[in-house]
Amino acid sequence: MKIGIVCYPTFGGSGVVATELGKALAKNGHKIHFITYSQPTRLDFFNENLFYHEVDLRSYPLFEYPPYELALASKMVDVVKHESLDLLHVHYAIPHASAAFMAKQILKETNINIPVITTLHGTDITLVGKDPSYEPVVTFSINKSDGVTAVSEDLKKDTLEHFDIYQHIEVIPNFIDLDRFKKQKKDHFKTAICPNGEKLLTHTSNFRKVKRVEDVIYVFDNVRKQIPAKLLLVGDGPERIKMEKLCRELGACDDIRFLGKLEAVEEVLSVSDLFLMPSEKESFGLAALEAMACEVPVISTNVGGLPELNINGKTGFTCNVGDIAEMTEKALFILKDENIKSFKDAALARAKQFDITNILPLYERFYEKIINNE
Ligand code: GMT
Repeated sequence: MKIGIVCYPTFGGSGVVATELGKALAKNGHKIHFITYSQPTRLDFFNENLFYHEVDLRSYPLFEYPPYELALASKMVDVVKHESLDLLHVHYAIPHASAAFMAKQILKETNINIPVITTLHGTDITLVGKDPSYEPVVTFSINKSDGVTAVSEDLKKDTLEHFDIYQHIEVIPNFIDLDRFKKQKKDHFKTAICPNGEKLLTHTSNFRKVKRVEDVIYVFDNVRKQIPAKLLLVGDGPERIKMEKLCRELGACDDIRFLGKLEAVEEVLSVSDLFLMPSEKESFGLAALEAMACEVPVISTNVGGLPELNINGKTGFTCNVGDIAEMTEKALFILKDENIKSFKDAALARAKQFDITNILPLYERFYEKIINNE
């Protein structure tokens, strides 16, 4: 198949899923054309089946906001026509689904029918999409897509509850490449961070409010008062400065390190004992899956799609949002020498169920179904 993939090229779940999906499809022999405003972060791999088309965004003194959606739709028209694509797969509804609808209408004028699949990732529905300033366009463009997928049962439910959707939504979960995300021997790194055998807790995110990074720090602060421990924070975003301030207020700076946007996150996960994801909303929790693939148990909240991934009492624990006391208690339970191994084993076993080799065929079958209008 010749597939156009539209996504955000930056760090972040939807862009990572889109890029990894494209790379895996290319390895399987499909021709994959990425259409984005800059080279996707994880498109670091050469394959004769991978192509990249940059959206040409022209500014003009009249524009306070250059119209990205129009430039994107024009680029989609161009690529579909000149590369004879069979399908457009857009990741994250805003503004990709409505731009794809526009491209589809333009192409119809030249008798080209391009099927469009929209994958809903999370905040495009749960936060941004529900806002009245976007909701009518999101509803319309989901309904006008030829196929719609969501990354968890919970996201599907949320979409059907909050939007007037008549289109079928297929659930295809996030996936993981177990060749990359696996526990690596990084003892020197562990010794450098935890010289006295401290337990290592980790969190990775884009440091947005929805991630509740302050809860990570409060839980860690409680844990380190009970047992020797260190915390690594990977990622960056709007909450980081506040979080650094909080660490200072708690007098915890010696035990907490901010690592910023680290590419090789699997190296940090390989030496971690526990991963914390206290999000207020989380449609799937790809970062938790990456941790589990590296044999790291997870303390998460019980919202969104997280309970579909993190099995309470087995791969970690799922707690109420903001319940610092419960998260601390469960963290200390997992970190006990007699408990940690069974949690690590269960985390890896669960991650294996989301191996890309299991999930890729679900996308391929869905593509065929939509292309053949079944
Ligand atoms: O987590 C984020 O804020 C980034 C966001 C995105 O769209 O880039 O991630 C969402 O999509 C991921 C991939 O499908 C999911 O694993 C994340 O759970 C989801 N984030 C939220 O729902 C907050």
